Amino acid sequence: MAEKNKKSIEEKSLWEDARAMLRKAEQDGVETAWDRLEQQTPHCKFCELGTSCRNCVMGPCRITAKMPRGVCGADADVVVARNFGRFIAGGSAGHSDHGRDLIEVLEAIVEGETKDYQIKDEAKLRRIAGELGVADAGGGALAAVARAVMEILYADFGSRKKEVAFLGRVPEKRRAIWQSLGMTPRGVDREIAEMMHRTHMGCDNDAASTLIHAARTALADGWAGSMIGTELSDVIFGTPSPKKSTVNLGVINQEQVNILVHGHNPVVSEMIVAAANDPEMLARAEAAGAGGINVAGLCCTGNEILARRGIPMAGNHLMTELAVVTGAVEAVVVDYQCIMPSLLQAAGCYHTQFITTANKARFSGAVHFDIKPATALAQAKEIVQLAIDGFSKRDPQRVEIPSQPVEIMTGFSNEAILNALGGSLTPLLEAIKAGKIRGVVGIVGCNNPKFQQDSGNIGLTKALIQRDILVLVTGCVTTAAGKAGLLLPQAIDQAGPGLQEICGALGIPPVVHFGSCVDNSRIIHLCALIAEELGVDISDLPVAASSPEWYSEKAAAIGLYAVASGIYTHLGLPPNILGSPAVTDLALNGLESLVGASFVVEPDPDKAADLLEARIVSKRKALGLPK
Ligand code: XCC
Ligand code: SF4
Repeated sequence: MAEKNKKSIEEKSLWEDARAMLRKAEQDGVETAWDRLEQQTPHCKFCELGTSCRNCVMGPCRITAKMPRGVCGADADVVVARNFGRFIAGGSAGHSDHGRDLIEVLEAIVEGETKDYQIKDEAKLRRIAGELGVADAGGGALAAVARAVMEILYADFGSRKKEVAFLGRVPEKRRAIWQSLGMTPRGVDREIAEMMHRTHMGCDNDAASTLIHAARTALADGWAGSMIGTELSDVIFGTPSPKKSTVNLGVINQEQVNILVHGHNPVVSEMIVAAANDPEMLARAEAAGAGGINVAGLCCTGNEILARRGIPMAGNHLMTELAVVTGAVEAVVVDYQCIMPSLLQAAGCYHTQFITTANKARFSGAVHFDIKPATALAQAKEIVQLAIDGFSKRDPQRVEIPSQPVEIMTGFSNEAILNALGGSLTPLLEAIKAGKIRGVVGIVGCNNPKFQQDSGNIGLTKALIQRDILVLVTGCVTTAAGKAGLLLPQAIDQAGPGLQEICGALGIPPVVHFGSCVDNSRIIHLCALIAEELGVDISDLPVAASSPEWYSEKAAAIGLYAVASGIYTHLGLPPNILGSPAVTDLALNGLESLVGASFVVEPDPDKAADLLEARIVSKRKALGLPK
C-alpha cells in the first residue's frame, strides 16, 4: 500500500531548496511529513467524511447507509455538523488565546511588571482607545489609556457583553445580518464554550443551527481574538511598515550561530531577536568562533518579525523539518501552533536544540523555558547562550545550505497602505472602479503534504495577478510568494496591465505581504473600511479569499469568519464534512442566501482562479463597474 502512495521528490515540493533537503533527509535517515503521509494513506473514510463520532462512550459510532444513526440516534448531518463545529472551536481558540496572551503582556506593562516590553506605537493605542470609546483617549495619561483598553479587551473574552468590542468596525448592513441570524459574536470564550456545550450529546441536533453557531464562533475569532492579537502586537512591537528582507533556506548562515524561531506569537520571538542583537551575546558568539548570530523565522512568528523587523524567513510549514536537515541550525525556539512534534526527532539527528517556551505547548524531551513578561529578555539571553554553546557541536560534514536567498518586500499593514496611498483609500477605490485593479483576493494559510508544496499557493497567485486582481498574502503563503519572486515590485512584469500601472506607480509588488495568520484581521478590517467608504456591505465588494493548501483548524476558522463576513472563500480541499449532503450544501450554497457568501472547493489553481475571477466580475457588475 505504502509503495502505491509514494511520491517522487519532485512531486513533493515545487522548490529546489526543499528537494535538496528531502534528498539529504533520506541520506541522514530523517523522517518527514511526506513519509508519514504515505504511511497514513489511505486515511480512515469515516473520519474523512466526518461521519465518525466519539462524543460519548455509548459509541464511538460510525454512520453509514446501513447504520444511519449512532447509538444516541444522531444522524450523519448532526454528527458532521458537530465535528465541524468543534473543529472551528479549536481554531478560534488557537487564535484567540494568542490574542489573550498579548493582553497579558499589555497588563504586565501597565502594572509595571516588565521593562522588556513597552508601548511602541502610542498613536495606534490612542486611536484604538478612541474607537473603543475610552474617555480622553487622545490626551489622557498613556498608562491610564492602556489600562482602559486592556480592560475592554479582556472583557471580550467573557460572557457579559452583547457583542465584542471591535464590532464598531463592521458595516451596519453586516451587523444587521448577524443580528437577524443570531450570529453576533458576544464573547470569545463564551462562543467557544457554547460550541462545546451544543455538541455534547443531546443538545444542538439541528445541523444548520450548529453551523450558525460555528460561524458565530469564527466571527469571535476574526473580529475579536485575532484582531486583538494583531492590534496589540502593533501597539507593543510597532505597526509594520514597508521594508526589504530575504526568504528561503538560504537565509541560514554557514558562518553564524543560527536560531530559528517558530510558532505564532511575537511575544517570544521579539525577545529572541532582541537578545541576539545584544552586544554581549554577539561578543560571546564571536568568542565561540562564530561570525555572528543569525535569527530567522519559520511559519507565523516568522511573519510577525519579518513584517515588523525585516528578519529573514527560512520557510513555511513544510520547510520546518527541512530547515533542521541543513545541519546548520543551533536552536529551534518555538512558542505554539503548527509545530510538528516530529521536529524534536529531526533535531535529535543533528546538534540542534529544540527549545519550548510556552507552558501550553510542551514537547516531551525538549528544553523548556517558561517565558514570563517580567523576565523575558533575560530568559531569551539564556536561550541564545544555549545556541552559542551548541555552535562548536555542529558537524561541518553534515551541513548543506541548499540555495541563495531571494529578496522580498514586506511590512504592509492597513496603516502602511493608507500611507502609500497618501492618507486616503480614494486612489485605491478609483483604481478598482476604473478596473485597473479588478478585485482583491487574500490568499492565506498553510502547506499540506497532500499537495505538491506551494504549487497551489503559487499557481493561484500568479493566475490572479495576470488578471489584474491584487493579491494579499499572509501566513505560510507569504514564504511561497516570496520564494517565487512575487513579493518584489519588479514582479509587476508577471501581472496584467492594470496592476502594472497602479503597483508600478506606488512602487509596491502585485502581491502584498499582510503579515501572519492572525493578521487576516487586517484584511477583513480593510474590507470593512472599503465597504464603508462605498456605502455598501462587504459582500458587495469585488473581493474574495482563498486557502489553496490549508491544513489546520485555525485555517478553517479563518475561512468561516471570512464567509460569515461576506467574503466568498475558496479552499483547495474540503473540510471533513462530505458525509453530510445537508452540511456540504449549506457550506457551498446555503450560506450564500444567509450571509451573502459561501465556500467553494477546487484543488486546481487555474480553475480556482476562474471561479474567483467570475465572482469578482459578478460583484463588479452589480456595482455597475466595468468587467
Ligand atoms: Fe500554520 Fe500560521 Fe497554516 Fe502556516 S499558515 S501552517 S496555520 S503557520 Ni496560518
Ligand atoms: Fe455515538 Fe451519539 Fe455517543 Fe456520538 S454522541 S458516540 S453518535 S452515541
